Amino acid sequence: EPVKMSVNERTFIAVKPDGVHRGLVGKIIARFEERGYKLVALKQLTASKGHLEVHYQDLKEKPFFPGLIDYMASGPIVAMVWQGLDVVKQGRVMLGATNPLASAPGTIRGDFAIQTGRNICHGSDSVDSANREIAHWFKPDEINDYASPFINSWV
Ligand code: RTP
Repeated sequence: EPVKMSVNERTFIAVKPDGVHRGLVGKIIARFEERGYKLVALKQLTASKGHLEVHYQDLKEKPFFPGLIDYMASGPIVAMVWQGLDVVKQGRVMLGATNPLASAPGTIRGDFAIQTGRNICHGSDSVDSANREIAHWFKPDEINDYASPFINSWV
């Protein structure tokens, strides 16, 4: 059976506090824009620990969970929703492996990071996670659907 891919698929991508502090927001946004994805939501916020504990609820038994929550709460995050064909899977490919030392050059982590605990970006790992995470980080009226003259005709 063919894989179902929607041009309206959405994913949650975040620049983590280390990525913001290091001034990498523009570079990360540019990669998604240049690939042909459409930015439909964007905001900067410092997330509460409670908000982050829900975001990372599947990891709460992991030994690194408290450190992960402290890291993610340590400064502003740039939260985004990107839309386009196969964006959940391709977004993960563009981010690179969780451990930057295993990330291929050409990926965001493979080009800009060396530590798992400071891996500068987050991307949803499935369509179901994306839907849950988008609803957790954005109100419906913060997401903008709009026609792009480029996307879906040239890309
Ligand atoms: P993300 O959710 O941030 O995109 O990362 P991921 O799916 O690639 O990795 P996941 O296993 O879900 O872990 C979430 C984040 O936790 C931190 N981590 N630290 N010290 C460690 O062993 C360890 N393992 C994971 C990373 O910041 C990872 O992105």
